[in-house]
This record gives sequence, C-alpha cells and structure tokens, in this order.
Amino acid sequence: MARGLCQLSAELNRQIGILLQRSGKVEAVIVGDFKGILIPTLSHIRSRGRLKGLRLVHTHLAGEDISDEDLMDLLFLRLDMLSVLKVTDDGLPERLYSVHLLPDSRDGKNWEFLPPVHPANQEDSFEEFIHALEHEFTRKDQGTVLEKGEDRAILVSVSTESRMQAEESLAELVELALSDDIIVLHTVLQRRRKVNPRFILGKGKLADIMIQALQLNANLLIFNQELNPSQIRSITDYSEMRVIDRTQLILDIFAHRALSREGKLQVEMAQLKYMLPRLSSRDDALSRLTGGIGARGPGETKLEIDRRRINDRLARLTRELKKVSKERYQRRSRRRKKELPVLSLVGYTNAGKSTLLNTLTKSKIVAEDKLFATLDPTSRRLRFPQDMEVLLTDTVGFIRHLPADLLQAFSATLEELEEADLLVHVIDVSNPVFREQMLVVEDLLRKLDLGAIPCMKVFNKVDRIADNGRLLADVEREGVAISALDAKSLTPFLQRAQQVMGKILH
Ligand SMILES: Nc1nc2c(ncn2[C@@H]2O[C@H](COP(=O)(O)OP(=O)(O)OP(=O)(O)O)[C@@H](O)[C@H]2O)c(=O)[nH]1
Ligand SMILES: [Mg+2]
Repeated sequence: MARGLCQLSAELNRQIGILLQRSGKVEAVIVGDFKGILIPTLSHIRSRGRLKGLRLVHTHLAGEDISDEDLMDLLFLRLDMLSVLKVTDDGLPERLYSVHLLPDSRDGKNWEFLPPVHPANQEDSFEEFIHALEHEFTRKDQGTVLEKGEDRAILVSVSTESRMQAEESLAELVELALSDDIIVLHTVLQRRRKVNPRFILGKGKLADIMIQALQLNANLLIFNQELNPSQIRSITDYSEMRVIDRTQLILDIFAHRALSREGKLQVEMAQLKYMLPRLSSRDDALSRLTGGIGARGPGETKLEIDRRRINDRLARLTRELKKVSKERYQRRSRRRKKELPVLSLVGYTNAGKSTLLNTLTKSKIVAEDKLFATLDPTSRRLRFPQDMEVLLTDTVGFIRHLPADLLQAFSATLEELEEADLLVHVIDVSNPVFREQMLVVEDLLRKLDLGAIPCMKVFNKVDRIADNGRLLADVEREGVAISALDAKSLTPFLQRAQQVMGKILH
C-alpha cells in the first residue's frame, strides 16, 4: 500500500493522507496540496478511551520531517499515532516516521518519536502497541475513572488586570466551579496586555492546555471571561473539548438551584437567551456546547433544538413569567395590607445572608459554603426586642460581572427589594477582598435603582478575624460587626436596626 500511496502522491504532486481505524479499516482519505493536508473534523467519531482510535499516515513530498503542525494535529485530534511517509524523487517510499503522545511528560516532552522504518519492515503489532499505550494513559489515574456525566475541568483565565486581581478572580471561578460540583483539575492564568480575539489565548498556550487536558483526563474547559460565539466556535473546533465561559457556569449553578416556579422560568429564559446567538455555530460545536453543563435546564428542556423552537419557547416563557409575576404582585399587595415594614438582606454571594436570617428568626433555610446557595427570595417575620415586628427578606447574592441578561432575568425577583424600607448589606469581612465585594454590591444596587433606599452595613464573620483588632476597629466605625452563627453577637445589630427602622418609619 505504501508504494501505491507514494506513487500517486508524487504523480499528483500533492500530499495524501489516510486515516486508519485500529482494525486497519480506512476511515478517510484526504488529498492535500504540496505542502500539507487539511484533516476534516472528527468530532462525530467517538474516542476510544483517551485516544481517538485513529492513526494518520500521510506523505511528505519535499523530504520534510514531522512538522510542528503535524504535532498539533496529533495532540488536538488525540490521534493514536501520526506517521509521515517520505516520498523519494522517483515516487518511491523512503522511510516511515512516526510519533505518538505520552501519558507523562518525559524531559519536558509530551510525545515520542519512533525510529524510522522502511514501510515494508513495519511491525504488524500496531494494535497491541496502541492498547499498551492506552493502558498506560488510564493506569495513571486509576480510581478517577470518568463517571458518566462527571465534569472534570481545567479553568482558564486570560486577564489584563493586575496579578493580584487576576488571581483573586480566578479563585472565585474555582469557587463557582466547586459550587457546581465540577472537579477542578488545574487552573491556568495568563496575563496579557491584549487578549487574542480569536482564541483568547496564544495558540502555544492552548496547546499546553490540551496536553494537560489529555494527561489529566479533563473533558471541560471553563474560561473566566465571556466568550463570544465565534470564540467558542474556534476554541471548540480547535480543541475538540467542551468549552464554556463564566456566564454559562453561573447559569448552570442557577439552573440547579432555582426552586420556585418563577426562578426556574427566569433561569431557563436567561439560558436560552444566552444560547441563541451561539446557535449559528456548526452543529457539532453546538452539541458540544449543549452536551452537559450549560445545557441542564431546570426543566427537562433539551437545548438541542433549533433557533425557531427556542424562539417559540422564549415567547411561551415570557407569557408564563408575566402570569407568575402578576400572582406574586397580588401576593405582595396582600402583604402590604398587613403593613409590616420590610428589611431586606443584600450582599455578595456567600456573605452569610441566609445564616443571619436563620439565626435571627430561628429558621432553617439553606445556608451553605457554596456560591449562590440562595436563589429564591424568602421572607420571615422578625420581632425586635422592643416589640416591633418586621418582615425580613433574604435574596440572591451578588457577584462581579453578573451577566447583564441574568441581572435582567432576576429583575422580577429583585423587585422584591424595591419594597424594602431598609437594606442590610451583609459583608463577609473575613474575605481578603471584602472591600471590592462591597463596591460590586453598591454598584449593582445603584444599577437596580435601589440606591435611594437606606442601607446599613453589617460586617459578618468577625469570629474569623478575632486576631485582627485593627480591622475590627476599622469596620466597627462603618457599621455593626456580627457573627451570624452566634445569636449572642447579634444584639447590637438588632438594637441598631430597630433604631434606624424607627427613624425611617416616623
Ligand atoms: N465562621 C463563620 N461562618 C459563617 C458566618 N456566617 C455565615 N457563615 C458561613 O458562610 C457560608 C455562607 O453562608 P450563607 O448564609 O449560605 O451565605 P449567603 O450570603 O446566604 O450566600 P448565597 O445564598 O450563596 O448568596 C456558610 O458556610 C455559613 O456557615 C459567621 O458569622 N462566621
Ligand atoms: Mg443564601
């Protein structure tokens, strides 16, 4: 076969490539030009284990060695092996040069070249060889067998911010991923003066990430910045991995957490709106985009439907939402009749809002060390020491770069906040970046037109900064220091809140 291939390739003066399955069956024949061949997307072919189960043999006409581009093909397509058949000037096979990937870096190399052989002398134990190699790949992480539906991710942040800001923002992305039960295998932070508009990262860096993905058995790339449709497309096409961005991750968390009918409708709407412009991408990119995370709507809605059906669905959701929010409005008016003053807890996600509500009202709403533990607003009655009764409302947490669509989607829920007579801004003072978080919250409050409502600051989790007297003294000048876990620490807060509330109401 090698002889015929060389002859034809020489006659056409074009490279010819053959993609072979492990059984030896030909998957595809590719005719290129003198300098190279273009491999079609293989995303419809399911990988066999870690590798793709395909070997590429192609001709080189000018005696070139295996090139960097060949190596990128090997890596990005996860080929079992890539072989170059050099063709002599008389159209005869010279020798066969092969390279394959390695499960571990050896001396900084992630691939290994085999000694060149004459095609006639090629050993016929290729299948055995590949099985051994595949075994080596999987042996490395035994016990981490990929469970169905398991997301194993590499987190990528390309940033133009300062190192400290960039690291802290990446740390938050890790928190988000963990909150969504994603296994975080590795994080990559690249600081650049300018972000590459096509791939976000440089191609070399992307190649490094692909190597890590292969060795760590990752199946998901999460970017810390919002990716536009064409960026998602180029990176998915190039990497053959599922690629999502920070917004989709947040949407996915919301999809898991939404409990109320309205919350579910809002999240689904935000997801669909986010998907819509990204639908123009090629089908396979879409199915990768919607394969797992990012596609799990709160309902059973499969997002692998076309644009028209999404638009239909959006129209229906809009109608339903209108109905639901009307009901909520009526509920609210009834409540207004009872004329209880409303005190609303706001703050950065994970600040301790739900914990505070629980301790104050002896309730048991979900409070946990996860971002966006609360999505649906909850209200409880609270009696102040001096016999004043108020309604205490817990709300969804804020986060920086809250996607605009999502903010809009929650505007209905956040409408509840408009009713508040007093906002209590809960701040996690044990978080090193609590100052930035405060600014994010204040900024969002302004954007939501809530800037005019009186707001008192509560510095929470002071139990964690007990050894930092200076910080404690600092924040006590700006607000009340509490530990939401400890009911006794809340007395000064209750007194202050009642005082402020009394002033507002009179
Ligand atoms: N050490 C300490 N931990 C606290 C305190 N208050 C809350 N926490 C913890 O902080 C985590 C987040 O608390 P939540 O009450 O769920 O925070 P939240 O503001 O409602 O968060 P979202 O609903 O996600 O926006 C939980 O693990 C709490 O146990 C505190 O005063 N001290
Ligand atoms: Mg909460």
